[in-house]
Amino acid sequence: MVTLCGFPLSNYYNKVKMVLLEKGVPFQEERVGTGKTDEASLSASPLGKVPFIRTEHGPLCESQVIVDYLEAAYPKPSLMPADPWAQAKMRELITFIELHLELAVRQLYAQAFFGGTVSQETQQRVRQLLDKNIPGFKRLAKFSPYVAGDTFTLADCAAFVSLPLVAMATKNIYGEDLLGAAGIDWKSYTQKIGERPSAQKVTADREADPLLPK
Ligand SMILES: N[C@@H](CCC(=O)N[C@@H](CS)C(=O)NCC(=O)O)C(=O)O
Repeated sequence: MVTLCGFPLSNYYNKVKMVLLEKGVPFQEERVGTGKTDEASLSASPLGKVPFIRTEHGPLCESQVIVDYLEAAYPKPSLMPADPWAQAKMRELITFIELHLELAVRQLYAQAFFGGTVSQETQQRVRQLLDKNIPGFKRLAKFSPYVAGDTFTLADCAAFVSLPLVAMATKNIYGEDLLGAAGIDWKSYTQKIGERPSAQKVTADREADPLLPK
C-alpha cells in the first residue's frame, strides 16, 4: 500500500492526498515533519521536504513527480487530458501555480502565517515577481469551471491547495489579496472544488492539524 508522508498543513502534501482520494487508491498516512537530517529520512526525501511517498518499489519525493507516477500507475479515473497538447497546457498551469505563484509567496509565509518577520527587501522583491506572474497566470487559467477547462484535472488539485495561500499571504503582507485584485475569482472556484469529497477530506484534516496557525 502507498504511504503518504508529511502533514496535513502542507499544501503539497494535500495535493498528493487529493489525487490519491480522487483515484480511490488505498493509502495510509505517516506524519513526518520537514528538515529531517538522519540518513533514513534523507534517503526518502533528500532535501528533507514533504510530501514523499513510500511504495512497494521504494520512496519517491516531489509532489508533481508523485502525482505523475500515480496517474501512470493508477490510470482510472484519469486526472489528465488524453490529448498531448491539452495535457501540456495542464502542466503549464501547474508550473505557473507552483513555480511562479506559490514559490514566490512562500518567501512571505514566515510573517504572513507564523508570526515571524520578512525583510522589506524580500517583500518588495516578491511583490515585483507577483505583479508580473499573477497577470501571467490569469492569461492561462480558464476557470470554466475548472482551472484548465471543462474537466477536473491534476491542475485543480494544485490550484485548490495553493491559490488560497497566495491570496491570504498577499493580503496579510500587502494589505490586499493580489489574486482577487487582479480579477481572479479564486473564492468561487475553491468553493466549487471544495464540494468534492476529496477536497472536503483534505480541508477537514488540514483544519484539525495542530500546526494550523490560530
Ligand atoms: N517542490 C516540492 C515542494 C515541497 C515543499 O516545499 N514542501 C514544504 C512543506 S509544504 C517543505 O517541505 N518545506 C520544508 C523545506 O523546504 O525545507 C514538492 O512539490 O513536493
